Amino acid sequence: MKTIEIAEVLEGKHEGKKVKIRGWIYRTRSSGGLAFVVVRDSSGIIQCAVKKNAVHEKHFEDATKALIESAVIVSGTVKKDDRAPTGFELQADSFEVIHFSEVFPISKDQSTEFLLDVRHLWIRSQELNAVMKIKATTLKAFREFFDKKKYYEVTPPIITSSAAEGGSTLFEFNYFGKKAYLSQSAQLHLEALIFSLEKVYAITPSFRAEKSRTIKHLTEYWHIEGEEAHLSFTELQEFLEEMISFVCQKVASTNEKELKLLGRDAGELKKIKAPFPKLTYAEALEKLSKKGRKLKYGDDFGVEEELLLTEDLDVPLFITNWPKEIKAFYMKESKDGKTVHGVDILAPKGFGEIVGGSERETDVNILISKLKHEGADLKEYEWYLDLRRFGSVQHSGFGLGTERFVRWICGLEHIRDTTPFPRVINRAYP
Ligand code: NSS
Repeated sequence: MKTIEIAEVLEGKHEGKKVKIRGWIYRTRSSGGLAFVVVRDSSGIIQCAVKKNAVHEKHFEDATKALIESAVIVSGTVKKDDRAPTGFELQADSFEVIHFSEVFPISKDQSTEFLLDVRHLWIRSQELNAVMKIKATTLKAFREFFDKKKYYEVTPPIITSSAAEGGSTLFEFNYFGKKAYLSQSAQLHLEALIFSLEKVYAITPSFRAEKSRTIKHLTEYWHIEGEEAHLSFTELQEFLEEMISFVCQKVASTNEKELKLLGRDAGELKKIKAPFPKLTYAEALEKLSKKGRKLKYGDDFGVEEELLLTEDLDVPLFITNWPKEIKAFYMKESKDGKTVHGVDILAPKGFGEIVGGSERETDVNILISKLKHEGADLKEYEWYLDLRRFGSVQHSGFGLGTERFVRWICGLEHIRDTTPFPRVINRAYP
């Protein structure tokens, strides 16, 4: 008999029929001649009733003996049973233990630090299983969207000699006697690639030496970045709202069960549809001021400001036209000479910034003067400046932090739970 997924059994198609499943013991209890063993696989959990006289003597003994996380193969008849944890029970006629687990170190109410130390085991939990499934849908949906928009997926380098986002969060290392860095963003290389392919995207790890512990920073995260030739700043914003709506709809329709397990309502996600509200930086300052938070023109927004700006919203908020002093060297200057064509997208309810994007500066002299002002080594940016010397065109692009996005979609407290093996300050294990 072929093995089938537990989820398939839970759909009710096999009621009254014989099936075979395989997985790991999730919970177990036995009394007298009966063992109730709840088994999980990647798709779900089901209770197996192992009766003394219904299975081989050794199988029954093993079923009463096997500890949580033992690997098993079970066959039996499917019965609908409202008392069982997931509404169905498998009445076993065979219960084979493939591996007897040692005592599993994880039980209830353990500290966050301990659970991070045993992360290689904790990723088996129902919660992390659900988040990882949602993340998989998310990545797939972004790829699908780019594909629909005729973007090419490209493979930019991770080892670089030029920084996109300034020096303060660079991981530096010795590259055969020369200084090199782990990439903070693929942007500069994507900008080079548009002159060949016009519309490109990349999904790569990005690295930021974030020296403090926060609920929204990782030192290694998966960066979804797009860049398009001839794209104006307004068109970039339209692209972004369409993309976010598309991905939210996909997750809502694909992962209702997982969202529910995490206490998130798929119906709320379905309501996330373009167009989204937009404020200029100056208007955002006004909104903050009305809420009693007075900032000077040129101050950046922190966690508190992000919350004040988005606490009353159900959809993301675009903030555009930032003062040039607080944004990166590559952002296109507006005609006013004060602001840049940059956009930050804040997730609602204080989940914070999920996207940074902009139209790119095309004036080689402005770029040179800004790089000099930042104290950058111009030699390392010669190649980038060449892009403004050979067929320069208007273009725009963005970066979205996959884990920030998933944290918001799943409504999670901490970003670390959006990734199986989080990398934060003081942790590169397991
Ligand atoms: O610094 S960004 O705002 N912008 C860039 O890196 C651009 N060069 C992207 C581009 O235009 N191609 O980072 C982009 C996004 C930001 O909005 C967050 O969602 C995410 O990357 N991000 C992070 N996620 C997790 N952890 C950390 N430390 C982090 N830093 C940025």
